[in-house]
Amino acid sequence: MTGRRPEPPEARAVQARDRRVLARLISMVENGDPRARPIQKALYPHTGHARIVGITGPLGVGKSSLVNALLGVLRARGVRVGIIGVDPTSPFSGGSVLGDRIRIDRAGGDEGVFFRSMASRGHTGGIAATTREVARLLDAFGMDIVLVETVGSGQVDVEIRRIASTSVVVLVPHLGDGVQSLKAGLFEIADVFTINKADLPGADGAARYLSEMTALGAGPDGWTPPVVQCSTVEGRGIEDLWKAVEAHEAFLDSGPGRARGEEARARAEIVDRVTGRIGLRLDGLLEENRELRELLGQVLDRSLDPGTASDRIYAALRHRL
Ligand SMILES: Nc1nc2c(ncn2[C@@H]2O[C@H](COP(=O)(O)OP(=O)(O)OP(=O)(O)O)[C@@H](O)[C@H]2O)c(=O)[nH]1
Ligand SMILES: [Mg+2]
Repeated sequence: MTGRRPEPPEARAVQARDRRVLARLISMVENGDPRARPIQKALYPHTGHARIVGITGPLGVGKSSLVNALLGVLRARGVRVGIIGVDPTSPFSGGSVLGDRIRIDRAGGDEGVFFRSMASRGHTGGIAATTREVARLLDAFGMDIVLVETVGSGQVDVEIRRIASTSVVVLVPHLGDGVQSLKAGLFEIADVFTINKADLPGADGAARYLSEMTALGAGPDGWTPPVVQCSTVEGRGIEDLWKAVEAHEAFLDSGPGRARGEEARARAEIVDRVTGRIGLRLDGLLEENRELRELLGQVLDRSLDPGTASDRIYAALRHRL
């Protein structure tokens, strides 16, 4: 009597690579369906094998084209690939370019590929949380690599670091006023830079400038992001890009980087989950609890500032957290 429940049949089906069950489970996770929870719980011990690689960058730089080109490189080596496209558009607006491209290449029915597009709106628990869970399901399904393409701006971009072990930032030769116009945030995100569309003029200059910038800002962990030129239309640089990703993964394995990254991501996930619930609970209390409502009222009639009100609420709740 170990007290362990038998694995839900869906968990066994995912491990047996049943694509229909996987697809249904992903939908449940996206919709916040509580029936997914016991299945996710049963699958968790069977995850941790897949490497998650983020592909991010501004709109239209060729992220989807690169994902598709990388898919070719990886499948030629027999690597099993899951792909998550976080699509800024609604799923009702006609589908995504990435989806169309992958579907075209999958016409032969490649069992070693699973593609899923997710709208970046309307997710229970936030897009980062959902992406993380979907990547985990693909991991349990037996994928070796999960490529995550994110929209090229906003919060999701930064959050890719909280999901992926390697993040590739994709840029193009002409970026308005040049690479100087880049958000500083991109330098924090990138483990690898790609100048895609290197068939267009200006790629050498952009790559040189970016290399100088990355050399200046070498991170405390000792990794300097390489800059790789690619062209998906000419099929050039794709192998080099993947080698750069592998070099970063090898760097993580050669030192404390892997363990540190995994701990940081696990901590971030737990903090996200717990603070999310505390936030909801507190919001409910501000509705129900008479004393808290009074404090809220004082903030509204300007007899108390929000900072002081929050200090008092925190002090009152602290011993219960
Ligand atoms: N010249 C040139 N064009 C390219 C290259 N790669 C992609 N493109 C073109 O750039 C456009 C955008 O490509 P996508 O792969 O959809 O770019 P994306 O970054 O995924 O776009 P969003 O997901 O909408 O942000 C398409 O018209 C591609 O044909 C390249 O290497 N060279
Ligand atoms: Mg795209």
